Formats: sequence, structure tokens, C-alpha cells
Amino acid sequence: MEYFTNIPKIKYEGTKSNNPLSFKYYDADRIIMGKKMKEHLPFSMAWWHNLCACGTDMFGRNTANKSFGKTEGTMEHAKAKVDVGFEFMQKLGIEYFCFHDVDIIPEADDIKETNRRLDEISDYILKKMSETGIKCLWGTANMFSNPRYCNGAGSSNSADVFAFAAAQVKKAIDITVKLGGKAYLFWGGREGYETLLNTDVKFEQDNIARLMKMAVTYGRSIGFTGDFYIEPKPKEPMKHQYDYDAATAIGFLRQYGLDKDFKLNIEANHATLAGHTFQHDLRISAINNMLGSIDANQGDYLLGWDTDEFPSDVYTATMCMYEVLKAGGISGGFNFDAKNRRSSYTAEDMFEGYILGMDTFALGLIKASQIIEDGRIDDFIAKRYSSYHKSQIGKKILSNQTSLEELFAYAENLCAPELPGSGKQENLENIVNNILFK
Ligand code: XUL
Ligand code: CO
Repeated sequence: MEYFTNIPKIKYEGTKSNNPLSFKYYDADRIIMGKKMKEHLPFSMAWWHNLCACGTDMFGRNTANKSFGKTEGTMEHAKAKVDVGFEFMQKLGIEYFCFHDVDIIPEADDIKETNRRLDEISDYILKKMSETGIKCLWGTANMFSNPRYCNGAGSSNSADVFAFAAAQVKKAIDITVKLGGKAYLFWGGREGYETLLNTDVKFEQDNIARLMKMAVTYGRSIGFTGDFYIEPKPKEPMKHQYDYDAATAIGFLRQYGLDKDFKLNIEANHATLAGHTFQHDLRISAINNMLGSIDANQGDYLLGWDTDEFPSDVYTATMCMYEVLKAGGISGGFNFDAKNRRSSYTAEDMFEGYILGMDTFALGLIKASQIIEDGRIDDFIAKRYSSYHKSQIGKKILSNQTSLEELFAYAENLCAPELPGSGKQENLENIVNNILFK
């Protein structure tokens, strides 16, 4: 049965088209730097926002109707969401999806029944996957919505809650592996604290690491060869979240010996909440060989919370794709962890949100490739550090063959160095604008 009867398959029509249900920039088979756009940009649908979220906010209830003709909270409804999701992805040419365990089924009061439902729905999803060729990017366990996780999951003060979280992780890994997921993700839902007055930070962090270690051991034992991901976020829902940003998460992974199995899933809106640019957290991940995947969205700079908007900012997307191209691509994908605005509640809005995101990243890819091919930015950076390669003292510093005493004598002899050379920020920004708008 077709759900979106008024919506055709979305095609590339180019920039001259006024058809809102078409791509203006995303041309899946167009070759950019030797690779098809769709290979550079493995897009993914986020099950939770697209098929579950109906516009509820703190001040008002649902605006969108996502019952899809079925009674909500039933397995019939869960299956309808599968049908709708696959039709949606096929119409947009999206080849991946991401899910939490409780996005794909209604959670039961008894974990045994929840798990039975997960088995049933994953059989159904698997069938759809083999019919369509659509694949799973990553799966995860929702360990933040249920009230039992009010004090966290791995970081909970209750051993029983910790055990329950472990059981949920085990099952979510099972389902992710069953669906051939590329990765298994931990977003630290409520892993953080509200006040240090009631919190043993070291105890909680040790326990989160224990849970992750068990997840790796179990995953590898059942033949899972993909990556585990941490998705950093600085705050919300907790006042302070332990996986604050890329640098913090990398430090944590190294401290607990998890860095060989884990990479990072960087979400734009989380990076900006941490006071960084999206590009910053991508760069920090990439230089540590830990850039795994991307949650492609954007925040509102005027608001201090996670607004999960569809990405429309071409400048940011360009800088993202610049980092991705420089890193040689990503093994994960571009998951639209984004939701329609509350007042965009129609089926067309669902499609237009994804078209916006896909076109923004396609344009970002085109422009980033032009920045790299242009070469002026890279040349400038190379020249900026060239004194280390040209001078004797620079070479000695880089090869660790000098000492404070020798540098002291060198500096005394020099009296005062020349200024280090203009950083040319305005010049470089002009170059970027010139490439963006030519
Ligand atoms: C929450 C968030 C999550 C994760 C998956 O801010 O980004 O949706 O991506 O749990
Ligand atoms: Co996310």
C-alpha cells in the first residue's frame, strides 16, 4: 500500500526548477572528485524524528498525525511505520536508516515482551531491506525516555537499572547485527549530572566504561565487526553530560582503553551547544582518526537548546564537507537527526525537510571540492608553517633534537624574532566567498 500517494519519486531537476519536490543540487550519480555524490553522501533517515515525532513540545501536544491509519502503540502501527519509512526512503533515494530500539516498537512493561516485539519487527524490517536494498547505518538503545533512567543508565546509582540498561544494550546490539548495521551507537542520554552534591563522577564514569566494554566484548563475540560510536553532547537533558564534546569523548575512550573499537558520531547541533563550530568537532575527531559518522542537522544560534533543525546553512555544510573530504571520507553516513518545525506538520513538509538537508549537503560537497581543487587555502596553510621545514632550528624542533637550553641560546642570539606572518583571515574568507558564490 502506498502512503504518500500525492508525492512522486523525488528527482534531480537542477537549480532552474521551481518544483519544491525536486532536488536542485543533489544529483546522486554526479561525479565529484572521482566519486559519485551518493557515495560521498550516504544519507540516512532517523526513524525517531521522521516516523515517531509528532511536534509535541513543552507547551503543546502533537500537531502532526503519524498514526498512518493504525492505532498507535500497536504492532500494526509499528509495521505501518516500517512501510511508510521504506516508501519515504525509496522516494528520496535514501539508502540508510538509524533507529533506537523503542522507535521501531512500542515498549512493553515486561522486557521479555519488548524483546519479542523487537524480534518480530526486525524480521519485518529485514524483509523490506532485502526487497529495497536499503541498509541500516546504526542502531542504539533508548536509555533516556523511560523514567527508570532518570539518573542515567550506565551512570545510574541503581545496580538494577544498570543491569536493565545492559540488557537493553545486548538486545539492541543483537537487532543491529541482525539488520547488518554498520555501527552501534551510544549517545549518553542521561549520562551526566544535575548537581555534584549527589554525584560520584568517578564512580559513574567507571561504570559507563564498564557498560561500553561489555558491549564491545559481546558485540565481537557474536561477530560484529563494525564500529561502536559515541555521540558527544555537552548538555540536555542533563545539566552536564559526560560526553561533552569530541575532545572529551576521545579522552574518555583512551582512558578506558576503548579507543580501538569506538569512533565518534558528530552532531552539528551538539557541537554548537558545546561552544564549538561543527567543523571544530569534525576536525578534532578526524585528526585523532576517530571520525566515524555524522548526525546532520543544525541548531539555532539564538536559542540555547538542541533544536535539531534540517541543515540549511550552506557555509557550515561546506566546511563539514571540507573536513570530510580532507579526512578521505567517512565510514559511516549522514544521518538526518532533524525534525520538522512544529508548525510544519504535513507529509510534504517531511519530504521538504529531507530535500533541504540533502540539497544543502550536496551543495556543501560541491563547494568543498572546489575549495580543495582551488588550492589557495591549503597552500596558505602549508606556507604558514614552512619556517619549521626551512630553517635549521625549525627542523630540529620537529625532529625533537633540541632542548630548552639550545633554544634559549638561539633566542638570545636572535634578540627578537620577526612577527610570525599575517594570518590573512580576511583574505581566506574572501576566497571562500568567492568560491561559494561564483
Ligand atoms: C539526542 C540525539 C539522539 C542520538 C541518538 O540529542 O542526538 O537522537 O542521535 O540517541
Ligand atoms: Co543525534
